[in-house]
Amino acid sequence: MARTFPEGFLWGGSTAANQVEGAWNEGGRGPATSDFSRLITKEIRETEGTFDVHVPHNAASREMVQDMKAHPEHWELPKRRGIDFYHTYKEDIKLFAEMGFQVFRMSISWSRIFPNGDDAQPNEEGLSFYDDVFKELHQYGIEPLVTLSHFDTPLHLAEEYNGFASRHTVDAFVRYAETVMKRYKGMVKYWLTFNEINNVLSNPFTSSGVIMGGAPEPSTCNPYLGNWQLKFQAVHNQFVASALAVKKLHEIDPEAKMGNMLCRLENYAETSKPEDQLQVMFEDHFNWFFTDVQATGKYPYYMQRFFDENNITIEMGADDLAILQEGVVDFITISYYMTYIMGYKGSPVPIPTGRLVSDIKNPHLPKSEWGWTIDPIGFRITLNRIYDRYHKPIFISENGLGAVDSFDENGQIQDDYRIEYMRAHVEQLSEAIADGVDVFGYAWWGPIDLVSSGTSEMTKRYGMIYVDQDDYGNGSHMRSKKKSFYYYKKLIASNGTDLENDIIVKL
Ligand code: P53
Repeated sequence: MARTFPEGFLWGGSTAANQVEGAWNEGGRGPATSDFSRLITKEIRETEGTFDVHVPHNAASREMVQDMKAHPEHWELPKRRGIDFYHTYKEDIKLFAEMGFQVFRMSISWSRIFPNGDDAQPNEEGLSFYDDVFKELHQYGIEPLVTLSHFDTPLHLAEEYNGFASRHTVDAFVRYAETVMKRYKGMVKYWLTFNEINNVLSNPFTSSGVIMGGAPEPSTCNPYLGNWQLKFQAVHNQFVASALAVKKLHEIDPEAKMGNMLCRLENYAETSKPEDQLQVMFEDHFNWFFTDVQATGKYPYYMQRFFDENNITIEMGADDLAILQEGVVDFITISYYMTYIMGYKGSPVPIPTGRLVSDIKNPHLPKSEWGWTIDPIGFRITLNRIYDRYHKPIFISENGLGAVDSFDENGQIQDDYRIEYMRAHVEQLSEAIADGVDVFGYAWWGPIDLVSSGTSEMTKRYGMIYVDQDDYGNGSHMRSKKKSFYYYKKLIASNGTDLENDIIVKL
């Protein structure tokens, strides 16, 4: 059967303000949680014995934030410099246009618009920066798809209100969302509320501005020690904030659409034992939960038992349940990187691990240098399961491979491993579409090398465009094209039908 993608399918790439913009204290921007993410190199992972591949990437304790403020010279904080997209966006967008991008997923830095998150007036310099970025994209016919909050809650809201654990942050978010949705009406058609909303369970500080207290790393990343009450209260508040943003967007611009964003965790059972299947079901519930609420407007039945047995009481406003129903998202988006293996945790009642990377490795699958399994067929499975559950259009907001790149003797980066990852995933995407799944776009994560979210490394490169910058910010910062640049360009030009890797990089 011929591989086809729908007419008007959107091909492109995906980034986040906190990982590309840099200029953390320019243009009137206030500090955000992402400015307090330390560099975690391979050596640190090995010596500190943090979790296999998913390391705590945030300053989880108040003390650590204080120390980073008082002694920034003691810390390596790469997200503060990003890849300097704040100054290089014209050059970078030009390269995206050359690859034929039709969509560019990016995020707005909330603290560029409201430096404290809840200021009386927005910061005009921040607003006009994004005017310029959107104009630049439109000049090349690239549609922006904009995330309102991607792991960079304004620090003031984290320190003073414990982020989304407080309703104050909900009000501040809604005002911020309203401000940007009004300002960019007609310029932005597609919006997302919270990036990987389920990340609050493993990285509450970075994603939701919630400071957990207690010992910092790595124990705060251990969900068994985590404060479920606080985390699920923050989740609820984010659901309400998201639903209110959906409602506002529909009022402001009836043409525009709002999506959710879930880090999709597709789980396989470790063995065919029913207990292992049960654990997969529990894990699945703790992943679907987020999209169930955002896409159906209701709390799913299966959470009640977990809340009851763990003494979790979610404080709700009188109108909250109605708000959730009225603020259902228009489309579903996911990040898909890998699949996970789950084994029985020794309890017949739901206990989620809440972790984004499982410790059991699938012996049938290859792994990236960071231990992430590579599973293109899992992509087709997950797309079918999502569509079966929600029957809403799906946009792939992230998919990609982080790898170490090096130049060959001719000064080229022959990243066939990245091309193969892309080829195999796009092939399975086309199978899912042939299965009948409604997918309207695909955005590769990190089309230009950027600072890793999890480890703040530059060494973990996703791009088709190389950025000459190391983990410590050294380098010429020059951009150059890898072999995958030409491959993706050809793939896009053929609307996903030509997947053959027959690129010869000319000198
Ligand atoms: P990095 C964990 C597992 C899967 C996706 O991740 C994740 C995370 C959080 O680190 O996050 C998303 O840079 C996230 C992006 C991030 C990307 O995946 O750790 O939305 O911001 O860069 C890749 O390799």
